[in-house]
Amino acid sequence: MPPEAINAENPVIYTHASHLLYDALDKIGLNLCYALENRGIHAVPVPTDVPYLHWDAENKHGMGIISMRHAAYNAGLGILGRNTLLINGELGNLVYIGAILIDAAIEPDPIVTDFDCPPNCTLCLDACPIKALNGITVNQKRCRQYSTLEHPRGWDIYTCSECRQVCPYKTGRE
Ligand code: B12
Ligand code: SF4
Ligand code: SF4
Repeated sequence: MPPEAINAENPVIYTHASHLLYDALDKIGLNLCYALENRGIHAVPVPTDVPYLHWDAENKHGMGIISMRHAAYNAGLGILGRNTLLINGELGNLVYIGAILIDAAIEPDPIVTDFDCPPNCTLCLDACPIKALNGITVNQKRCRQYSTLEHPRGWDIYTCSECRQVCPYKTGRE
């Protein structure tokens, strides 16, 4: 995510940049699937955002086919912050994640252990306007109600990303 997009006052900019990134990653995933199939490895793309099947309507809790931030952590792409997001050493928490599923075993990069959230940091937890974070998971119902504006024309506009903004690792390690 270009850092200025998250700083923009008008939430349409951040929403638009997010959509473009999801689309770009989905296309990279699709092309990777074609390239792997040509090498005899079966591969399918996984949506970077929507749709997903799992939906608990009462709690407004959704789940993707895989949790990409957990997969990225296991793939050695970064650490999981207390805001639940993946923090990549170079790109910070502004990094977006793509994934494909394949039927071949591959060697993962080592899990990142050379940095972590500072022991007493609670900036993201304190900054969340509706206290949706507990340091391990996010209360999706709360987050969705606050961070998604359902526009009368049917669009979803993302109106909050405070837990990303305040993090000292927003754009990577200093
Ligand atoms: C649903 C969803 C949301 C939900 C939930 C977010 C979340 N943290 O999981 C809501 C609407 C709240 C949301 C908000 C945002 N999202 Co979102 N979202 C997703 C999506 C589509 C699925 C994530 C998911 O399945 N979560 C459900 C589960 C896995 O999470 P959980 O409940 O916390 O899991 C815990 C427990 O359930 C338990 N658990 C999980 N599995 C299992 C299994 C067993 C057997 C057991 C016992 C327990 C267990 O352990 C987990 C850890 O405690 C992913 C894309 C993807 N497919 O991964 C993007 C994704 C996580 N979102 C992303 C982004 C950018 C955002 C926002 C910043 C957007 C914004 N408003 O600006 C906010 C950030 C809010 C936040 N702090 O999380 C990015 C994150 C990038 C990064 N750097 O980490 C992702 C990866 C999209 C992408 N492709 O890049 N999102
Ligand atoms: S996106 Fe906003 S509402 Fe959702 S967890 Fe982060 S700070 Fe809280
Ligand atoms: S704000 Fe602090 S606690 Fe939250 S993810 Fe960033 S470093 Fe970790």
